[in-house]
Formats: sequence, C-alpha cells, structure tokens
Amino acid sequence: MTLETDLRDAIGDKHVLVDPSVTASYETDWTRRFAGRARCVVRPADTHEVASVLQLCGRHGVTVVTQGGNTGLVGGGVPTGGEVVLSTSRLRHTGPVDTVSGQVTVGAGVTVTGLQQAVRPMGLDFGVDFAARDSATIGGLVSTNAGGERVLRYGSTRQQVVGLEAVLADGSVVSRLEALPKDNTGYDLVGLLTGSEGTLAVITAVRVRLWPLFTHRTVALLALETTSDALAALAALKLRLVSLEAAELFLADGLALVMGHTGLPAPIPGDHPAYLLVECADRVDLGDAMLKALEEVGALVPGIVDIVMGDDARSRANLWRYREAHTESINAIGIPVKLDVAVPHAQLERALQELPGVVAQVAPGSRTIVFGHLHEGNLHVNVLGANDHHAVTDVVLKYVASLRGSISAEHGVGRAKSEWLSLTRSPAEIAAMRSIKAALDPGQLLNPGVIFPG
Ligand code: 2HG
Ligand code: ZN
Repeated sequence: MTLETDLRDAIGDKHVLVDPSVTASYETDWTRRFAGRARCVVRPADTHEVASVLQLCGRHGVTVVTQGGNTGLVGGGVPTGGEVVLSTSRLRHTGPVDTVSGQVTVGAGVTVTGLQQAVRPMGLDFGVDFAARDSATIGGLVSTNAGGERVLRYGSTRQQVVGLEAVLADGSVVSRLEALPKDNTGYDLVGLLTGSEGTLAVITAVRVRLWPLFTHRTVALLALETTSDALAALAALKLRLVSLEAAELFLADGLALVMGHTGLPAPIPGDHPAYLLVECADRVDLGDAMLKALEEVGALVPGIVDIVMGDDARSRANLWRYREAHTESINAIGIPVKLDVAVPHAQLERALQELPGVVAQVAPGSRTIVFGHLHEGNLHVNVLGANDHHAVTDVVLKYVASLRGSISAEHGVGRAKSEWLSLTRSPAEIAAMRSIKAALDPGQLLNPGVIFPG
C-alpha cells in the first residue's frame, strides 16, 4: 500500500490532498521566499488522527512539516520537497472558558482572532496580538514562541501557555492540559515544546492564560529626532503609565513606504527621523492620564517634536495602520530578505545607523527598512532589492552577534537562519538541543532542516 492509501484509510479521502492546484497554497509561504512541493497535504480532524498520520509517515519513511496559518516568516512551515504537510486547520475546537483560573483550552488550528472572539464576550483577553491575527494559529504561535505587539505588558507566547497536548514522532500523545497552578513533577515538557518550531512534536491543543479585557484604550504617536529619544520617552512613560501595553518604533523611510502603499496622509506634518507608537489599556478612561504623562515626558525629552493621540476605535486603528502596514507595504515592492534581530538597548541607535551600511557592503543599491518592537530591542530588518539573500543574512546576523544581540527575537530560526545558530548559541547548548531532538525524534521525521543546520 502507498502512504497516500494508508493516509486516506486513516483520515478520509477528502483530507488527503494531492491535486497541485489545491496543495499550492500550502507549498509557498506568505512572503513567497520559501517554497517546495509537498508529497501531499493532510488535514487530520483530531489528536488521534494526527497520531495515525505520524505513525504512517514514520513507517513509510516520509518526513512531515506541520503548518498552521502559514504566516511564519522563516520557512519553518512549508515543505522543501517531498514532505507530507500536516495542516492543523481542522483542529479548531474551543473548550469552556474557566473564568476563575482565567484559562481556556483551544485546538492548535484556532486563529488569534478566533480565540479573541471566544473569550472577549466573557470579559477576558489573550495576551498576544499582531497584524497576522486573522490567519496565525495558536499552534503556530506556541511552536514559534511568537512575540507581537504586547510583549511589553504580557510577555511572549511562552508566558501565555499553561498547558498543551502534543503528538510525538512515534505517535504517542503527551497531554498536559489539566494546568494545575502548582505542579512540580519532573521535566517541563510544555516549556520544552513551546518554541521547538515543529521539530519535536505536533502540538494539537493549547491551554492558554487569559487576562482581563480592557475596555478603554488610548494610542499616541510621537515624532522624534532620534531613536535614543524614543528610548528615553519609553523609559519615562513606563514609569508613569502602568497601563502601557505597546511601544512600536518605525522610521521615516518605512513610513514613506507605508504612505505610498496605503495612500494614507502623513500622521504628523513634516518629516521626522523616528516615530514611537504607544498604547495604553485599562478599564477606565485613560485619555487624561496619557495626556498628563506625555506632557511630563515632553518636558523631559526635548527630542519629542510632536505628538498625536487617538482615543476612539477609528483613530486608534488609523494610527496602528502606520505600523502594522509595514510588512505588506514592503512585500508589495518585492521579496525582501527578512530578519528579526534584537540588540541591547544601549546598541540600538548605533545599530540603526550602521545597519544600512553593513547591508550595502554585500548588496549595493539595496534598500534597508527597519522597524520593530522598541521595548524588546527587536528590529525587523527588511532588505529590498538584494541579489544575494544569503550574503545579506550572513552580514546582518554576524553584525548583530557582534553587538551581543539575538539572530531571532520572535520569528524563530526556521530554515532561514539555521546556518547561523552557532552565532548566538554555544557548542554545548547546540549539543544539548541536538540530544533532545535525537531522543524525541530519532528518525528525524519532524521538520527536517529547521533550527539545526543540515
Ligand atoms: C511585525 O512585527 C511582524 O509586524 C512582521 O513580526 C515583521 O515583516 C516583518 O519583518
Ligand atoms: Zn514583530
């Protein structure tokens, strides 16, 4: 029997996709940077079917790539050629919301928006949010330990995961969904699988922590002379606004690109080198508190040139659009080299000044757009018009490592950066990680080439 016949018996004809016109959307990532033919795409309905798929693939010696909403940016969720793509799209159940513990269990295929819609009517909210919310799935967020726009207040996805269920390469199921607040029994498998990028198991369900839903939000956009002013403003605002939730940085060239793509007018008259978008959220109106804090901070940081505020939903969304539309505006021009590095705050101004020159060494004439999450020092470096993507990746990641930064602050290592893992992880760490991989996936069935070089 062929693998396909076995898979059809296990999960039903309809959910083993082989027609190239149907599998195509699973075979290329959103940015069009990563693509490969899948042997087939399978859409198991539940944990039991996921286990059957892994057992069958193991028996036939065919490797598996797990895919959530296909919004990943490091090539970790698309095939390179010949793998079975395991889509979590049918793992969509949402359990009852536990309002006492503030937790809910959802299937790996539930999107961020789906989770928000399930819990917000109960006065609760999920701590991770970002522009790809309508497609990105909770399973994908957990696999990559996704960051996003609220890390300042809630931490990354890891901090939201209180339990999970996953299928290991041999088809055995580990389930830690009871999520007792205290449980000190042995290794933290939930923590290990979080951020393992599909290399150790297929996550099928997640129990997430929920937070109080805030009914009042205020956004302010600050125009600044330098990014050091943005850091000074952020530090001063953090001391004054406990409700601070987001602090996003973008620069003049990124803003120009967004305005060209979206047709939006300038958010603040004049040309300014840097912009800081901040958001506060609470259960009471924040407008006055934010205004007062901004006045005080304005007196302390002379590099703040101008400020606009948005209180109502529409003006808040308009201001956010300048930041969130960066990715699509860049993609509309061409396929970028996309790197999501982090540098220590003390190196931020220097990194922003030096990065275009660093890139130009290997890609003269290219265009480097940088924006990101200021609080975490997380810079999204997007390079357009470079012929040699490998050389750009190499020079930027080595530069970032020389500043004692991270080669991946939030998107993960994936296939895109596996070659450079040793820049910021020691030989002992890589050996330990490889031992874990060998123990849990001895046949190298799951996501080959992700995290570890070849
Ligand atoms: C964001 O922060 C995402 O908007 C995407 O992480 C970053 O497009 C990028 O480089
Ligand atoms: Zn980001």
